[in-house]
Amino acid sequence: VVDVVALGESMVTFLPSRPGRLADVPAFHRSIGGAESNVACALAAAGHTTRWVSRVGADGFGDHLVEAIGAYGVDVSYVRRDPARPTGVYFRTAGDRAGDTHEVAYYRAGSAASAMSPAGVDLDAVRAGRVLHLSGITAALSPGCLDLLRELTAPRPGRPLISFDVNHRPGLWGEAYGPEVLLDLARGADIVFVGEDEAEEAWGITGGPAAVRRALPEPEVLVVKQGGSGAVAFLRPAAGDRAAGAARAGADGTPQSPGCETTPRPAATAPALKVDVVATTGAGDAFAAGFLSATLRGLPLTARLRHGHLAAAATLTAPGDLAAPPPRPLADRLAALDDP
Ligand code: KDG
Repeated sequence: VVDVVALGESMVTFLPSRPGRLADVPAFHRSIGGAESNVACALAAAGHTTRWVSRVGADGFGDHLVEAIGAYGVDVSYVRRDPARPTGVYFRTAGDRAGDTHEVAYYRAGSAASAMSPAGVDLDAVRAGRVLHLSGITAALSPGCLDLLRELTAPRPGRPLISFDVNHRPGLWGEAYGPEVLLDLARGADIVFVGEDEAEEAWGITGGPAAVRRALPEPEVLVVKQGGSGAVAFLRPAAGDRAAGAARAGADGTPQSPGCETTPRPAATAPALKVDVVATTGAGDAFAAGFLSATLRGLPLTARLRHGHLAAAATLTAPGDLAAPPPRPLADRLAALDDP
């Protein structure tokens, strides 16, 4: 059994050779991106068995993605090649993606990955891991991709733990469906990652992590990320048999966060590390990978948040989406330290 299967679109990413408006950047450096494959690569780099399921074009960029992601040790044997549709690519400017001046130019409409659908992927291969990692990006790609996410997040006996990163990308959403869809999909997942700012942007939720939990009481584990300040995690009290693994993996006496009371209380909180940020893109994926790695290893909830922050810190200090995670023994020592 593979530890983690990740499904989603990856793109060849063009990083700017210098800061400034997209219109002024004279050259770009080729890299790779794709929220879900980023998680698979980071988990593979941290020693887990991973698989990335997707579609790419039968073109050079598709070759590059399959080779580069495969080089991390990720199983790419279920990535389909599409002779009729291209591999998606995107360009971006430097700096903080949340900043007003950050620009992203996607060239992915009609891409090979956007043709994913429940009938077009090998669902057994997708469900073959202990954890299946998905993100809201896929829901925005096409009606077929949305159907696929609905199928994968639907209740089903023996399904893997479903990890869902909301990844609200306003620039990707057309007229057909909106952020409400992301809330519905998150409701069907076991472990959900969402930024506090993202919850406000997508769903208009203000009032902090407790308000997010109130709007999203279903997932066994809800992680609300607060950017540079930290992250909090909520647990559902009555763990069902399957998903109990997600919560119980941290059976360290962590108090459960009651889901039904007016103000849900976090079961764990952890401050983020202070780093000199080079680029924020990919940091959320690294956080998810660190958290999932620690979950698979049965570490307590607070340690899972800390492993998320440690992995994110590595990516925050690199220009691209991916950075080598800290070695496991070092990360374990750091995660065990008391908060300052
Ligand atoms: O999380 C990083 C991703 O946003 C980036 O790699 C590109 O997957 C991407 C997307 O769709 O925005």
